[in-house]
Amino acid sequence: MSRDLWFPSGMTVVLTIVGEALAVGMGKSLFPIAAAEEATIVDEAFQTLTILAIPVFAVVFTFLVYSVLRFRRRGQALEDGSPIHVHRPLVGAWLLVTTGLAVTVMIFPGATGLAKVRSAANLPPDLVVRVEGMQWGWKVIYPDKGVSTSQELVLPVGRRVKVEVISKDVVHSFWVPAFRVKIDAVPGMVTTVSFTPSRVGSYQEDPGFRVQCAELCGTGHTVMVIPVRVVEQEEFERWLVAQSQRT
Ligand SMILES: [Cu+2]
Repeated sequence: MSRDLWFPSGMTVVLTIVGEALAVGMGKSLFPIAAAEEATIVDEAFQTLTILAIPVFAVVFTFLVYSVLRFRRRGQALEDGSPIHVHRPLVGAWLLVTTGLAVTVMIFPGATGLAKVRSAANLPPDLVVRVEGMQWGWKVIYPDKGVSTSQELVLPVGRRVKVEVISKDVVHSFWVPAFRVKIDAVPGMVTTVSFTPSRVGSYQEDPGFRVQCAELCGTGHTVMVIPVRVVEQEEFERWLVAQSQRT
């Protein structure tokens, strides 16, 4: 085997080992706080994809950098290079492996993960919340309780929530990083997303607890944020009563 093949091949192996050790070693510490059952599914998919992507990245990166450095022009006259002959078995293997990987991840964790994330949508929700997006803020309505607020989104822990999202003007996107849920707010239609908050928490504890617009919607897009607060059921009930007395 020529030096031009074994050296980058060796580097690929070394980089892959280092990358995988870092990815597995750091594990979930790289992720933002996970506060919904759906968040775990998304994080696991992300981890699987990272582990699979590391060797692909390593081989492309090392062979590219090696070729750039090793075969660079060193002051010779510029002329046509010698013809390149395709190494058919190598190209065939590359296509087979990368296509196989791409199709595999589309099925797992792609389709299987999506089915798991969406499984909550097929069950009756414990609570329905309406969220209206507008330039540049959010209005949260609890239709069954006669309560609405633009200050925060308060949810009970461990209950299946269905959020119905609408927009008053342009396209926005309802996104709560701690829940790993995101759905577009489209004028003229109702979009929905279902999830189950799995831990108590607030924006003061972790900035992942916030409703953030995730679709560029004008100059105030970045400040289109309201805090999210996940509380125990009893506290949620108390909050609803207090809110309904205020309005
Ligand atoms: Cu927006």
